[in-house]
Amino acid sequence: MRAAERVAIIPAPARLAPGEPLGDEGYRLEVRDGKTRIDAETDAGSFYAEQTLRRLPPGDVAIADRPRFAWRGFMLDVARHFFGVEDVCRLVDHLAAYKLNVLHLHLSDDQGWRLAIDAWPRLAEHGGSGAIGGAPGGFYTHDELRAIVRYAAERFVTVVPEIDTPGHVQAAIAAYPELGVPGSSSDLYDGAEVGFSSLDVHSALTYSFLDDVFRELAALTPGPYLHIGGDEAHSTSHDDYLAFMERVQPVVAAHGKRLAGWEEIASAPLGAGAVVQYWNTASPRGRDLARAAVAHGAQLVMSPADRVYLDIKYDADTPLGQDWAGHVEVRDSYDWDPAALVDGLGEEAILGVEAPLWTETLTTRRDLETMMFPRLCAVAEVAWSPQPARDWEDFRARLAAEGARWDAAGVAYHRSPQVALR
Ligand code: TNX
Repeated sequence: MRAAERVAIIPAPARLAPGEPLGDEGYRLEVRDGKTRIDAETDAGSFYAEQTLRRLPPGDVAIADRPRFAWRGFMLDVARHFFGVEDVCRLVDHLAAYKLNVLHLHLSDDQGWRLAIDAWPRLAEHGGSGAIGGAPGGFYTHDELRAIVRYAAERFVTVVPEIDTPGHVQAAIAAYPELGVPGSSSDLYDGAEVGFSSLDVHSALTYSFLDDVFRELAALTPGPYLHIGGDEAHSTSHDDYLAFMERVQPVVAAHGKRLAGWEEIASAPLGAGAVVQYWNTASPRGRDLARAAVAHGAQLVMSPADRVYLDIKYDADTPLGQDWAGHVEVRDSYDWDPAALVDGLGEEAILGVEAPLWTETLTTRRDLETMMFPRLCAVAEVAWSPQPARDWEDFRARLAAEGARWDAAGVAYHRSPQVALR
């Protein structure tokens, strides 16, 4: 029988000691003389066994496997450019294939508000009518978001919805100018700058607005988290940011959700159980904020831009994407340890890993897939496999087999010179 660690699947199965618990997501899989046996304590575990089985070459094998991290995520920015239900479900299929379990939807930004809110209808109707560079707008109805949530849940993927606050709100202000700081522009915005818009953090209306939005969002998304963004609020003063954080957290809690936000939220006191998403590797401040988050009792989701930002160009010749975080080739996405990124933090501080896909430069599903693959596979393995079981050369060899699958399924991908994909 082949040893589990040599099985050609992505992510690589870990070796569990005999009798080690499988936990919420683990499984045992045995193929012997053409007969398959799956053991798992949960439906998720069985599902992951099936995903592994699909990628096994013929022959006998025995695997016992479970993930290193509970949050194995991917974020799609549907605000800068909008992507409909069909595109999102196709991406959910990709997440499931690689045993990722979180779909973070960035539902609002300066360029677009992408969810119908019954109490504030102009948010989607007007605020969702455009996108970057005059591209078509769009938004999800409640039924459409429910359809995404259901499709994802059937594949053990939890939707984490994000409404970005207190900055990145020009689309909301264009719809309801009274939400902005006095003197805000009430125009729709179709550029790609960040950091120029802010909610009026001192107005009671802002919090009744967020209460309405979070109520509808909480009813549509059964997952435990509500992501309030919090990033790059460059036109909100620090004092105003702190005032906002103090008032917004009880609103999130009132709807039974745990707070999630980008690393900047850790510049404010955080209630118990928050999740803080580390991202900005271009500034040393990011690491300080990550440490502050843990000191507040939060857990971290690691999204280091120079490793897992899927909108960053692979190399200088990549036609799509941005380069503010340098270039990110497949090996960069693979060769790092989430627990070693920030000094002084241990494994228990880290809830997981997430790869964001920002869409300033991406307009089609092919664009999305080209930026996702092969890097998403590297991120999936970082999130799933224990550090000692990971090896670039081994991964690279296993990854090569995926090219044929992507070709057969019509999935676009970057032909990385680092991987012999064909
Ligand atoms: C930074 S990452 C942003 C986004 C941009 C992205 C582009 C983060 C929390 N904010 O607004 O889309 O860079 O790479």
